[in-house]
Amino acid sequence: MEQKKFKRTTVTAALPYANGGVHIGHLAGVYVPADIYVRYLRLKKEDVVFIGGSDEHGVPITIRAKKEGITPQDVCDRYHKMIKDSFKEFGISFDIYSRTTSSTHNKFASDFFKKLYEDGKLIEKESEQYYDEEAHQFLADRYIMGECPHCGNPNAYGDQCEKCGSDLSPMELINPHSTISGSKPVIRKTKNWYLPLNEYQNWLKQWILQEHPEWRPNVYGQCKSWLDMDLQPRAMTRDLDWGIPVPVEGAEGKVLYVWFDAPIGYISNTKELCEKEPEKYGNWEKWWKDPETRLVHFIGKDNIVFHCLIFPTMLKAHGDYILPDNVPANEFLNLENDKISTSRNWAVWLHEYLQDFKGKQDVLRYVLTANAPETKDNNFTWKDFQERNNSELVAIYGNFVNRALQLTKKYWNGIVPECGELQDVDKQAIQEFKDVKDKVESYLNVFKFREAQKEAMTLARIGNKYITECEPWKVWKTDPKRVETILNISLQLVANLAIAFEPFLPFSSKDLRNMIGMEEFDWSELGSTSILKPGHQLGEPHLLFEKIEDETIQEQLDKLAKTKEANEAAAAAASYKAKPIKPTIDFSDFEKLDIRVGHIKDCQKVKKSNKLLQFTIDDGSGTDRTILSGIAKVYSPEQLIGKDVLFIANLAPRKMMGIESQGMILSAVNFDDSLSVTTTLGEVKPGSQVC
Ligand code: B3M
Ligand code: ZN
Repeated sequence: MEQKKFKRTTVTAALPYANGGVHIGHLAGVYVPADIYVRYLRLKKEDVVFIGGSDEHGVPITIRAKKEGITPQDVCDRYHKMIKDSFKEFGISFDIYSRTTSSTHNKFASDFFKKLYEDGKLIEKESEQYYDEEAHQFLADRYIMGECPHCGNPNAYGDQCEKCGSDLSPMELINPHSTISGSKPVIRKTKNWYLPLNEYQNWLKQWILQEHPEWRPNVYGQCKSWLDMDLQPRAMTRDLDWGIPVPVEGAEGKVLYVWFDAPIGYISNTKELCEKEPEKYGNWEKWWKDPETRLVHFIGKDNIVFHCLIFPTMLKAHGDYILPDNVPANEFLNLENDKISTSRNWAVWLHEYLQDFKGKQDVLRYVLTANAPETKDNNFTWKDFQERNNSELVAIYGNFVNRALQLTKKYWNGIVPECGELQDVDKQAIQEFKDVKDKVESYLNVFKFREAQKEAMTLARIGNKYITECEPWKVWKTDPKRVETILNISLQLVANLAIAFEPFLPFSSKDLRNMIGMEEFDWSELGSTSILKPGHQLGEPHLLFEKIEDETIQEQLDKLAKTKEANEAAAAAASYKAKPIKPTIDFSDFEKLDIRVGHIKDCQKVKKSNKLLQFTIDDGSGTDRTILSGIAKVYSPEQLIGKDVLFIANLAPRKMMGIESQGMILSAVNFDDSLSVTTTLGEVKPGSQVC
């Protein structure tokens, strides 16, 4: 199908939830590709706006706030800042990064809903929902826990069982309880407003399946499988106290569904931007309502249904708006062959990366693009990160630039020489790199970023091969004039690299441009052999990239190994069930036990035993008491000397390793068999009775 010509492009990147930091999965899946695309369009001098922001509504934010004893707004403030800073550090060049708790957004989303409501585009429906009678509120799915009907996990959520991965609805849970009050929820009727997706199904089929066959197969395929089923009306409001109030009478205690307001955030943030800088961006409406504007949403695959079916239906129902022309959604990135997970802390967080790899933002951008999960889930490993840095960025790109600049410094005092008559080897190199422009462009135009970056790297490969073949250090002795041409062509290639890599590696490109004194540049110059003019003085060369050593990588691997260990311990703890209670005894049975507090005066290892410790206990009687206990693997004598412990004083004495033990020190035995000696909270005299 012929590509439609557009006047300008509105690019959006998914609004991350402000309840955690950003990790490499986010960067690889959404923000780096979006940024590459926008930088490319800007380099081509196209009219483009890049919209981002934090998604600050939704239940997970309220859950985190409750856990920490702060307000949802506090949670948003903390993470909005953190996310915004991370994006800035990584060069994600948003024109605006705002938030869905802004007043502009609140009003905009509210008005959008009101219009749909007033135009009769929404349907009112009653449904049955769990209600917490102690907390006096309806319960979002995540606020209900109970037993999973599929695997018996006692801690399944109302929307999902994290143990077996089943999607659930709250009504399926066995013995549900509210996580707010702990009480058993009751079923109550409630009224909400629904978007009748079913009424738009045929239109969606026509629009996506017929008019957009060029969408990525993963996106098109997911849409098709939704559209092959019967779409159901979707609730656009929720019984919740965090969000934008539903602007309709009788809707007290209800807010807009987070997936209703969040995508509207793209529009309201554009409005905020245009109102702030009208000379630069003009009226916001041209970015959202002019059919000559191309709208592109960058998202991860879990957001496809919202961006391809629900949001377009909202826009269509509202009227006046353009629809996305493309939605290049990515699959997921795994970390060391395991799914990235915030709750298991299995991630490389951007703020941590920045501490460990100062100034190496471009290395991560490069590796994430090289492994971009464009067509299938992909994997990030630290070894590959090191390998790509050392053998591609350092050995190919950095090396070529350094060779070209050092040779020019050596033979021409860092001045760009004239280009003389071309030999075959020159012509061939020039032809090769002229092709690169077309290839990079053709990939970028269809969102194939990893291929595009690979092509950009080809320029450096061509350069290295060219210098190696020409051997200027040999030719210099016999034909210095010829060296001028070799250097000129090499330097033109360097300048080409600075342009070609600008969308991918903006920091290194800037560094390189400074190094060669290149102020003006433009995508259209890519492929040109006359970017740097003869006589132009280059700056002092330095290395663009540096090698990453094995130890640095090992530190990261160790960090992950620790996380894995902690997760395994936590999983074991979660699956632990206390041992069944022993048969009931009479009080008189209990009274027979004489439990006392003893002060440990001394403690020694028992010779020839790796289990036994020998204690000298002050039991308040005036005569020391000897007790043996098999806890030498858990405690060293020094840890216990001076402590007050509980012991059974009237247990029949027992001989072990030739020593008589007069009692038994009490320990709490953990589920994994680790133990902890029992002691008293306050100070008590030795010999005090425990009852
Ligand atoms: N906050 C989900 C996510 O971060 C959601 C995206 C909203 S885009 C309008 O994956
Ligand atoms: Zn389950």
